[in-house]
Amino acid sequence: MNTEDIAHIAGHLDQARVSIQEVERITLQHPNLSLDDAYRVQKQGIALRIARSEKQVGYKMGLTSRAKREQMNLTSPIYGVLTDAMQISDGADFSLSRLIHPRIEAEIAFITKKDIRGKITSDEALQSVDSICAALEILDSRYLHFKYFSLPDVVADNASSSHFVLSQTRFKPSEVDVAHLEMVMDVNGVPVQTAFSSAISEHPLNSLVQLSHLLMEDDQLIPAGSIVLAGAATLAIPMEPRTRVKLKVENLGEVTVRVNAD
Ligand code: OOG
Ligand code: MG
Repeated sequence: MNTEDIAHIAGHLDQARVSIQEVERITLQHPNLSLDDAYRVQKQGIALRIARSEKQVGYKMGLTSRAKREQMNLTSPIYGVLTDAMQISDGADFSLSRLIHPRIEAEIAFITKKDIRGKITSDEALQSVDSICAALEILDSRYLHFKYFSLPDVVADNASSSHFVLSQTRFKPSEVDVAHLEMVMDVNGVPVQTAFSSAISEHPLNSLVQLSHLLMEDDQLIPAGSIVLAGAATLAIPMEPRTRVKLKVENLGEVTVRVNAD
């Protein structure tokens, strides 16, 4: 696809997000959009945000758990880019007023301390991790009814990313083994989703490995100091006003977001 079309689609999706207007999935008009093209659209969309002074702070992996792939009826993991404007602090109040149809899901995040590039092993990935924490991701697909039917659609839409919250409590990799930790997400104290961290790519560190491999195909790396969301362990649930959503991860503490009335 030519650069002009890529820029046009990126502008269209960016406009949908900023104006809070859901749009038809783009493969309706562009049925031949390849996965590579979709990543070019994603990159162009992030460039638009960076031009408005946002800063790239990391990446998110998506569709790394079977539950999520089945929920969205898609087959392979993808990535999106995180910017500083997407971060909410642990425990903060959050308004849904600028979002279309937000959902929230339970994640684990890594903060890296070395550049990660190419075909790394999970041991190498672990050595590049500075700290680990519990995280909540808020998704908001720009597509009508939060429905898309192909990987290129969701990749172009920056993997449905909207916001994320990292737990204030951080752990060193030597302090906790993230292979099989119980994760419970509750709304107003009522558990709504429970899973084990092993649901994330079989082992959350595999998400880092996969991200590095995916970026390699585009000659990119994960810069030191990046935040990497490893992908949801549970299904994403719709967010409701006047609720408090909390995720507790065994041995990793908790992370909370308070949803405002408006
Ligand atoms: C795509 C993003 C999936 C995850 O953690 O699996 C994702 C979507 O569900 O719209 O972020
Ligand atoms: Mg996610």
